[in-house]
Amino acid sequence: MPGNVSRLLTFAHSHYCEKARWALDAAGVDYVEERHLPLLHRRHTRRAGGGSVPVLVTSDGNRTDSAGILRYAAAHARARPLLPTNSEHRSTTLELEQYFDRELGPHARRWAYRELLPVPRMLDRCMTAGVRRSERLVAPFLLPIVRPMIRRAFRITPASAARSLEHVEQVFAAVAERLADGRRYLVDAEFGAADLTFAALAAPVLLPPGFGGAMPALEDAPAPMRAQVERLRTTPAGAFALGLYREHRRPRTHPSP
Ligand SMILES: N[C@@H](CCC(=O)N[C@@H](CS)C(=O)NCC(=O)O)C(=O)O
Repeated sequence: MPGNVSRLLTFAHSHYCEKARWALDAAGVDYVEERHLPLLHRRHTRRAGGGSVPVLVTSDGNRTDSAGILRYAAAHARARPLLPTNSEHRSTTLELEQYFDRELGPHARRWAYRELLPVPRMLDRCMTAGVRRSERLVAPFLLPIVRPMIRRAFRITPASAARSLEHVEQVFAAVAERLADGRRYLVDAEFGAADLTFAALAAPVLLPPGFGGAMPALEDAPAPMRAQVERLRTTPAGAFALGLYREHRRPRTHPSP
């Protein structure tokens, strides 16, 4: 691996990791992605001073969550600016980012896990995509332990998943309301951090083509999930997120170590 290039520690299927990847890609910041399996990630994230993924390890310190990584990308942007220079627009962007981190990310994740945990082969394929060989070899033994841990950690039940879907719909309604005046992007005339945060964190309920990690394709999703995803894709906020993926998601190819 090149000496000074930053390392982004991720899960292939995580939408918070996608937010970080997208921010770095959009800003034109160099990095190498290092994907890990759930549970095995901790050894690496702890060593970098963090816990969850994503973590960005850089020569001038580490960023241990997606918000920190987004700010790092904005500060080191070589391509497009991610944060508006106008201070009012900037604070609206950061407020929206926090809102999506809190109100969309956890609920989209819980609903999608509820749909996908009963089809472990599909979920396992996503989780193992691009991980190093040593981790891929232990995946058949590790992932059967990980799946019930996910169910417990996120308190996934039919009722909690249904409530989470309602939360997602509330966020989609708020986004639709913002877009109702015909604006192209959430905050100002340019694509930026609020837009990519929304689209990345909505990925588990939209299964967007162009996701930079690994998500099931819509055609492969279980029928009840497919029906909801198709419905959400046709809402104004869902169509907006898919449009952002089409027009603005340009992942570069990052070699796995
Ligand atoms: N607030 C964090 C949330 C990150 C997060 O929830 N990461 C999940 C994957 S989507 C994770 O790492 N879970 C395992 C763990 O917490 O150790 C961020 O924005 O980075």
